[in-house]
Amino acid sequence: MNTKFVVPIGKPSFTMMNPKRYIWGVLGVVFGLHYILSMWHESYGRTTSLTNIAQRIQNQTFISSSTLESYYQISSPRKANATFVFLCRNSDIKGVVTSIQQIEDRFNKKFKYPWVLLNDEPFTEDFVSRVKVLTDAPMSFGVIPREHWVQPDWIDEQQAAQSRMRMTWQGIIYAGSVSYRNMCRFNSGFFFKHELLLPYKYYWRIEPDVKYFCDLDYDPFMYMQTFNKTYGFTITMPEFAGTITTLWDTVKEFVESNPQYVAEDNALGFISEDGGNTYNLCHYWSNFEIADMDFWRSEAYSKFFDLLESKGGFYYERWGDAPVHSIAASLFLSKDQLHFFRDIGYRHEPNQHCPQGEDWSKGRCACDPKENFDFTGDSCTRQWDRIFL
Ligand SMILES: Nc1nc2c(ncn2[C@@H]2O[C@H](COP(=O)(O)OP(=O)(O)OP(=O)(O)O)[C@@H](O)[C@H]2O)c(=O)[nH]1
Ligand SMILES: *[C@@H]1O[C@H](CO)[C@@H](O)[C@H](O)[C@H]1NC(C)=O
Ligand SMILES: *[C@@H]1O[C@H](CO)[C@@H](O)[C@H](O)[C@H]1NC(C)=O
Ligand SMILES: *[C@@H]1O[C@H](CO)[C@@H](O)[C@H](O)[C@H]1NC(C)=O
Ligand SMILES: [Mg+2]
Repeated sequence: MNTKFVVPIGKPSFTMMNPKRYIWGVLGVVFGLHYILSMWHESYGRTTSLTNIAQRIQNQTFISSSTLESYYQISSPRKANATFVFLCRNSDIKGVVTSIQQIEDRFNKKFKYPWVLLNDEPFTEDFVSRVKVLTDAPMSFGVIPREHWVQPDWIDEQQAAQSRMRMTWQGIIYAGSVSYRNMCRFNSGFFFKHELLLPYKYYWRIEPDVKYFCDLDYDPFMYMQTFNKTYGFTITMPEFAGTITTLWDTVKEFVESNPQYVAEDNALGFISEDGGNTYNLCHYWSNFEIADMDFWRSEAYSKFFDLLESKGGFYYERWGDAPVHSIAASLFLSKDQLHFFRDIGYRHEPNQHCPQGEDWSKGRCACDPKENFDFTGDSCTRQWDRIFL
């Protein structure tokens, strides 16, 4: 155990104080110690902020009740086994900073959940220092193992290149990009295996340049835990059909040979209009996700991903992590394990979810409630709502 946390309280000259101040002083010290000791058993580190608090207590011979209150605010402890996950490039720095700043201001300054940033190459010193200044929550910076990122050798590059060209002619977004495909495959099958994420169960995915419009005064991770939720989202929409030509055939093949993984009260109604014969392209927009990594680590999802991977569709087509995650969540989970975070105001260009009514006013949301993707014909909110009828 780290002896840094054993705090010699200093030598406050209590004799110099009047009795009232003396009592406050003692109370302060006792509460301070109690706080530190209660944090002792935290198994994952908040070394920075703990050391800080310890130092502040040590630095003061006298702790007023208001300072004490502020310690409790600083310390409002994260309770869930959870982390932010941010995949990004060094060149994304501007958008990374604005995204983290909003999450910190609107939510995490009260909760201090850790951040894990991942990159397919090492983060630069400049990047790390620009990001670290935004929070005193623990932050770690990881490099993705090559085999979790690059196009596998067994993929026929000639075939993959042809399909990239064909999809480019079809006008499909990111059709010509291999790195985009690496990203989609990594988010589908690998991020939750990264050593920096293995210690955690829940994650909240963040992307560069997103907007968080509202205050969040409760802990969505604890919400997930308390109500046994596995996958949470804010925006739904259909996928471009041309990116997943053979995905649904593969899904059907999997379900036929592994019917045991299909949940009884599943959300098939969200992703199919005809009882599973065809895919209606609806998916949760995965640039926002609050979810349970143990689901992606489960036997059902691992086998599912292995079959998808074996087809090469991440490279021969352009399978996205959004339909892959959404289909798995719709089939292998019961629908009450899914959660629509209607109260989280969120924008990833060019779409946004702006909360309504009380959620909007209580959250001090900086968005127009009339501007809400749910209300557009492109949203799959209709399919979502109908599965709960
Ligand atoms: N390290 C790294 N991160 C990447 C790479 N490509 C994409 N990302 C990250 O993966 C996430 C998704 O990529 P985006 O480019 O935002 O993809 P998108 O959200 O579908 O599309 P737009 O945001 O509209 O460009 C973001 O967090 C990116 O920073 C890459 O080659 N390397
Ligand atoms: C505590 O005091 C030391 C030495 O004076 C100083 O370096 C440090 O920044 C102070 N820490 C806090 C949290 O105030
Ligand atoms: C957090 O969750 C992960 C994944 O389920 C688990 O391995 C780890 O032991 C958990 N940590 C704590 C402190 O419960
Ligand atoms: C969540 O699951 C646990 C364990 O299965 C159960 O005891 C609890 O009642 C469930 N909570 C809710 C809100 O469904
Ligand atoms: Mg994006």
